[in-house]
Amino acid sequence: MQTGKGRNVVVVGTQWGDEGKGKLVDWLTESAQGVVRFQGGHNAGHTLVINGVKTALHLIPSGIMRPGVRCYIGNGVVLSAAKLLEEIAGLERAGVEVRSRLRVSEACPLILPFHVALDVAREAAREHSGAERIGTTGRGIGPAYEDKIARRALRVQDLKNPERFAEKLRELLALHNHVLTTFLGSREFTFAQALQPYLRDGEVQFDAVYEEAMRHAEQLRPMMADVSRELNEAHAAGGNLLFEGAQGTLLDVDHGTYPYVTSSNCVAGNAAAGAGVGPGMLHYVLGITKAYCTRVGGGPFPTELDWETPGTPGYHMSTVGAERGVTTGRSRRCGWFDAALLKRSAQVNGLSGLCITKLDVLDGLTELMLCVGYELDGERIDLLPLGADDIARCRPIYEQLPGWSESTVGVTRYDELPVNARRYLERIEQTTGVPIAMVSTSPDRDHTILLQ
Ligand code: 2SA
Ligand code: MG
Repeated sequence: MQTGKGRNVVVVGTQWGDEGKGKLVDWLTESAQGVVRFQGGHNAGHTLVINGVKTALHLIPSGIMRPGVRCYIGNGVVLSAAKLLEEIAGLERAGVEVRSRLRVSEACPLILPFHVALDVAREAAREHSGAERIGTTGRGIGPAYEDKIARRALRVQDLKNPERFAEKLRELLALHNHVLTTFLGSREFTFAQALQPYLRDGEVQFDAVYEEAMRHAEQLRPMMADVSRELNEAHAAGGNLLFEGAQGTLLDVDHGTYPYVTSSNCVAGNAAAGAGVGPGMLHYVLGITKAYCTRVGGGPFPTELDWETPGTPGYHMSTVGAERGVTTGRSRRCGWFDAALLKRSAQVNGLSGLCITKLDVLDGLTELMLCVGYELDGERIDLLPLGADDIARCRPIYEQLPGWSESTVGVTRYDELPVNARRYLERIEQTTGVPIAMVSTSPDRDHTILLQ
């Protein structure tokens, strides 16, 4: 994949998140001057391993680990100032300079403590009513986007005007406390310990939220920026920009397994709207794709395996792949690679190339199954249908391929991969219709095969 001067790359997850985007963004940052987050919030969890040291990032773009690279949080991100400042402090303790290199869009909607309360309450309400939980990360993401779309959100720029902030906060609290007290009044329910300082008589208190926000405002102020303008200027000056997607295509609010999705658009097109640049500034879309499939939270997953019984391929993926959420520590569900799902992903993102990650996790499995389509209501289809209900009725059609016993950990040349691993990759290319540009063979930055 070419990364010449002024060439901007969008990195997106093509499955349900956790495909290993953080490592690849960090790797690609070598030839970038700026890295941009454009959607989601601190529900993301990107793990980087650099010289054997593990760092987990939730909100700050992965480019922060490269000295000199500028990092941007675009308007499409919902921002918890508390979590951002916590993350900055953690990085600073590890000797990473952040404040002079991070720019935060003034147009970002804020995540405030009552959004977390609402997120937790909504999930509990679903369960009470007998519906399956969405399995949210409980970070207030959905309720913060609801306020944005309803045109009542408090944004980063409101932190600059305390009177205006107070006025809007009072209105917002009146609305949300009404929902919360109605909910609390009718059911037995306890909020997480972390929310207790803001609560009195089941209501979120104005003073506690306001005073904390004003403390955060002071610290955020030097990082507040017109990110759209800065990105356009950086591009005009010939800089390479990297747009770092969070979550994955099947969690996209429009194109995913709705309603078991997150509340933002995770697809490549949103890199433009969520950062404030034109679509013409997005030159290459790299789809990060795990060599098998995982998902956390509820919702349909056609190729899901039993991943809890020792000795099964699903258990192998779960344990060898260390499939646990970076943000919440939840176990991820595991299953076979799904080419019909990936085809959908290729279409809605306009993928230029794939980066296959965690190929090494499949080392030692004697046979591999690859889903090439489904049977849905008696018909054979080769593209993932829209929405959870139809997807839940899909019965996968598999093709069987031989596995390999050799280790692929740390391989950096394509021709050094076992022949069956190469066959598996070639089959992925043929069935998804997208060329493979890169293969990652361990979490380490240097263990990467470049093909194009
Ligand atoms: P939310 O909190 O409203 O965004 O949850 C809605 C759905 O989106 C899923 N989701 C994720 N899936 C995978 N990885 C995510 N980030 C963390 C990570 C997750 C973790 O990278 O490891 O640590 O658990 C992420 N964020 C949101 C979520 O599971 C719901 O299905
Ligand atoms: Mg993750």
